[in-house]
Amino acid sequence: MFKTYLESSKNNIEQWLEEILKSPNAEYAPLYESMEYSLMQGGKRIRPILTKAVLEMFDKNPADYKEFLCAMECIHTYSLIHDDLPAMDNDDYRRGNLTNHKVYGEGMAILAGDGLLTYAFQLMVSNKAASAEQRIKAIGCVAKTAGPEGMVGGQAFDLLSENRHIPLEELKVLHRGKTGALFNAAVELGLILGDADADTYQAFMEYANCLGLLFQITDDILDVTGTIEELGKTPGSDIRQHKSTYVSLLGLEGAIRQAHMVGKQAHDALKSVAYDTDILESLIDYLLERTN
Ligand code: GRG
Repeated sequence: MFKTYLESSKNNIEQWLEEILKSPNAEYAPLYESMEYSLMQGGKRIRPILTKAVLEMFDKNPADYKEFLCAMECIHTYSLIHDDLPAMDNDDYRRGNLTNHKVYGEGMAILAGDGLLTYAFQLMVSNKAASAEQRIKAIGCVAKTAGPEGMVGGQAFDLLSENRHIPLEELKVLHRGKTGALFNAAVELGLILGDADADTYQAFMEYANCLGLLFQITDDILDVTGTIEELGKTPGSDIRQHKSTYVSLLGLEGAIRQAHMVGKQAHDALKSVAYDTDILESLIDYLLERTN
């Protein structure tokens, strides 16, 4: 059952994450504590689960590639720590706990994010299962998607778009970077490490684009409804006015329709794939129906 798959994958990933952070000396221990505070604070682990599922589709053992899976989560966690800072979203809570800077101070939170980002690359380089060529491709892919051409670019555009309504096309550009880029990286890592052929590669990149977009649309919907069960019933009266979202631009019903359309596109993208895509298709439906 897919729910069991998600739970066991999350457990695997958290076990691997537990193993990776070790302070080299007592002096740096507070930095590691701050990194670990956010890294081990739960979360869906959806990006490494995605990479894991693609690897398994190619009959690869994900444990052999745990450095790549952990790297994805380190980069995601860094982005959340920095996004919560007073200079960005200025949030006091994340996942029901105090944000990193509220516990360790702004300076240490910045460094915890920097540490997680750079450590992700150290981890990927140290992997033993991938060939040198695969590692170069994989690391290049993560650098490109997490950096100024991807997530950082999207976040910068978001920063500049505060307090103004942006049209749908610009919103798509924003989220293709801010949210979509790491989803693309998660899928592409699996393709690179699984030696995908060109057709499979192309089909899965379309799938990844849809997944990132779907994730963001449902994120915007959940922001308004609180839970996906309420979809279609809540009027969406509390849409945040200060920034454009899929709900503010399309209306709640329109955003729900769009989410289903994108979900179908993701399923369609996998139709021609010559591998067992059951888990990856279930992931689409999971994102469509998620409540957190
Ligand atoms: C600071 C460079 C930089 C980037 C920040 C990820 C991000 C970009 C901002 C987070 C703000 C946000 C709510 C973005 C929308 C979608 C998103 C990435 C949500 C959080 O991801 P989940 O739901 O988080 O996978 P969990 O808690 O499950 O890990």
